[in-house]
Amino acid sequence: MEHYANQPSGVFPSVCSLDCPDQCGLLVHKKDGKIVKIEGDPNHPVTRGAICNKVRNMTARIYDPKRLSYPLKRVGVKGEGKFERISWDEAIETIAARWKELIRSEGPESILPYSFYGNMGRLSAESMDRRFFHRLGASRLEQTICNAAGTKGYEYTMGGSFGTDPEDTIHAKLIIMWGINAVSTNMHQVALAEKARKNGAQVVVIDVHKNQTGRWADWFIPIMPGTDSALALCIMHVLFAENMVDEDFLRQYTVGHEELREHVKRYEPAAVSAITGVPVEDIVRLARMYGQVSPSFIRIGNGLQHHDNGGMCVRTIACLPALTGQWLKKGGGAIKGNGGYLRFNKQALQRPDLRADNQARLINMNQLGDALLELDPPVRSLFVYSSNPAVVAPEANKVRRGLARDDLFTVVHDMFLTETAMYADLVLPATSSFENTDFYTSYWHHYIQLQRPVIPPYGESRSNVEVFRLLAKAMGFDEQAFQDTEEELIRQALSNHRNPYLEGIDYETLVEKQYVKANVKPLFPGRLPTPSGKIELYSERMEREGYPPLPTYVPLAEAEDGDYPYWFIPAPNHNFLNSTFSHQDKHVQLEKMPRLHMNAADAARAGINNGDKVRVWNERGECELVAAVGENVLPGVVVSQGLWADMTGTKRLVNALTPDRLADMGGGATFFSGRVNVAKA
Ligand SMILES: Nc1nc2c(c(=O)[nH]1)N[C@H]1C(S)=C(S)[C@@H](COP(=O)(O)OP(=O)(O)OC[C@H]3O[C@@H](n4cnc5c(=O)[nH]c(N)nc54)[C@H](O)[C@@H]3O)O[C@H]1N2
Ligand SMILES: Nc1nc2c(c(=O)[nH]1)N[C@H]1C(S)=C(S)[C@@H](COP(=O)(O)OP(=O)(O)OC[C@H]3O[C@@H](n4cnc5c(=O)[nH]c(N)nc54)[C@H](O)[C@@H]3O)O[C@H]1N2
Ligand code: SF4
Ligand SMILES: [Mo]
Repeated sequence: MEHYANQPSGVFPSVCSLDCPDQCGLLVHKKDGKIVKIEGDPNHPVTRGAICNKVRNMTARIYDPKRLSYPLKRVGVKGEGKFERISWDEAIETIAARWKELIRSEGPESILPYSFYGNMGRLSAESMDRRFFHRLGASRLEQTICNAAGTKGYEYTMGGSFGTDPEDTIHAKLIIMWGINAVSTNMHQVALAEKARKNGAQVVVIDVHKNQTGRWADWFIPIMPGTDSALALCIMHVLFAENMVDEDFLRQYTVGHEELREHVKRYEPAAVSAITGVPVEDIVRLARMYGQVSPSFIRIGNGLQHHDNGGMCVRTIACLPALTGQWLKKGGGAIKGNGGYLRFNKQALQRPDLRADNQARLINMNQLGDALLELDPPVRSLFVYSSNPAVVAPEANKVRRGLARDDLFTVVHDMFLTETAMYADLVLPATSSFENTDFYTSYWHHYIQLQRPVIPPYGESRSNVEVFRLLAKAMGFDEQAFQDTEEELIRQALSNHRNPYLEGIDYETLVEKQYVKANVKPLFPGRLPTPSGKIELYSERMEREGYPPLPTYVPLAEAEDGDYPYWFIPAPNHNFLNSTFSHQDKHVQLEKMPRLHMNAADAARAGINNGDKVRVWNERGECELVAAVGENVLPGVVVSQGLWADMTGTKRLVNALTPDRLADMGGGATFFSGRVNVAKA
């Protein structure tokens, strides 16, 4: 397996490890033992050789002189950034000694792992680490920061993460990008839509911000934040009222269409226009378009579910393709996430059976601040890997107060001295994905891919799998589960998975083919994994779980008439990936500066000109951004882009302003449901 890494020069296949739906196939060019160029692999059936600028500039990150190459121990105050080099032996022994002591004095739940998908590799993100923390008996982390609300909402309607095959979307005649900034965040869906467009498809974008995706659309529909479910319900209203629904499909494959037909009568265009800010004639035009053009495809984004009502919003939009029978059309339907098709054997990979006490407390990662400041019994030790919560988690000021606690023993494993690492007692250097063996399953396309090490580990860095193997040894965990090699882990994940879509795909297939497609079949005719086996327009399960059983518009939680006149949407940007790349000069230069998009009428009223430095604040915190005044957002809405580095009190920490309330479903995040005030700085 090590053979690529040992070859000084050549071109080697690889996979992009970033948390991005496209999961591109890569070709890594090496010269004299170092990566000199990264490009797309033209042999990848979906990504076809095209990759984003972020990853074309990836070498700047891999060989960034700021990259960590040995373990560090803190010698200054937390947050100050004073560290001293130590050996791996000392680092591992220190952690094991502290944890043994904590387990004795306060129990294993005083230890909290905090991780996300900084590396999407399944071994990196959820294998040895899970085994280790299960065996340890640590508190469990609810990994809800990204798509939890929408995934749950979609599941209520469709039974799981099953949608259209993106490769089929070239056949669509109408493509709706709904709350997704696809030009930046799912570029190959845009490439596929371009193909469809050449065959006459129209592209509609529904967003609160006319960003690059809105500018690319044939028709951009601006909408007020958190009101998309009202719009979707009004589309249903028109579809039923004007007999544009597919009655046969509704009868055969859905439950509750009669109830829904009655229920949506109340969502009249005039009322919904007042809620959404979308003119009546546009709502009706969109509904008729959706009722008449076929195949139609909806790409449901992550943006619109980062709201108080995000789960219900996605649940509602997910009902639309059923009304017009789109699931029977090649390229028709919707994608929220397609992870269901590539579901492997998680039990075997993560080994929850190693946990003696299955009741260990669950801590929602969106409420890290509270977890560190208020939980009783307290969290005494935090182990952060593949995530940068000091920047990405909401209520960032609370998070930093928590991280600053003197009695909290914090370890951070990362490639860089991130803002979170600045608060660590110990910092461990992580390999990049190009240094690891791993396997990848996309949450958008249907391919599973193998990653083999292309270069040797940078300095003394170690992979996540290796770190947890070392920790297991130091803790005295002698189960075989902690000895398994990477190859064995992959084999375990791909066996006994009971997923028909993965049948016949094993380690050998991956080695031979590099990219292997799941055996996907159209969803219909067929049975969905919902309780009824059908698309649940009316969901008894939701009713039992305390939700309205029919799709419903629920307004956002913060009052519109308070001290804060604007909805604040701090979205990701084009050249970073969440906070990843925010420390690379090249990527920062491309992005220039953190802007705040504002409507010209609002700006005029507040005496703000384009390019002014503005203070943005609410009761949670403040930051300073640069006003971008124009017509790209509706009045009453301000939008920033990017999770900018915030090392030195640069006041660019947009999450200082975001709420840590949980969304309606799945314990999801509500980054985009907060309100702020804005004034010239
Ligand atoms: N370049 C780049 N690519 C990325 C990322 C990145 O940071 N940078 N992040 C990756 C990750 S982890 C994820 S989860 C995905 C996220 O990618 P997307 O699914 O595109 O989600 P966001 O970019 O968060 O938001 C999408 C859009 O939702 C809009 N929006 C916000 N609120 C609402 C609303 O109430 N209604 C509507 N209609 N629109 C709304 C925002 O203005 C934004 O344009 O991208 C991945 N890819
Ligand atoms: N305001 C606002 N906040 C948001 C969002 C938003 O749209 N707006 N989006 C949210 C979303 S959707 C998400 S998914 C989260 C993402 O939040 P995070 O998952 O924290 O994502 P990143 O900021 O990219 O940080 C990933 C870190 O993992 C490190 N890393 C990469 N590979 C490895 C590895 O193999 N091992 C180890 N140990 N470390 C590694 C990287 O160096 C980087 O520091 O942010 C959320 N925060
Ligand atoms: S970040 Fe996304 S678009 Fe860019 S190379 Fe990786 S998978 Fe492809
Ligand atoms: Mo995400």
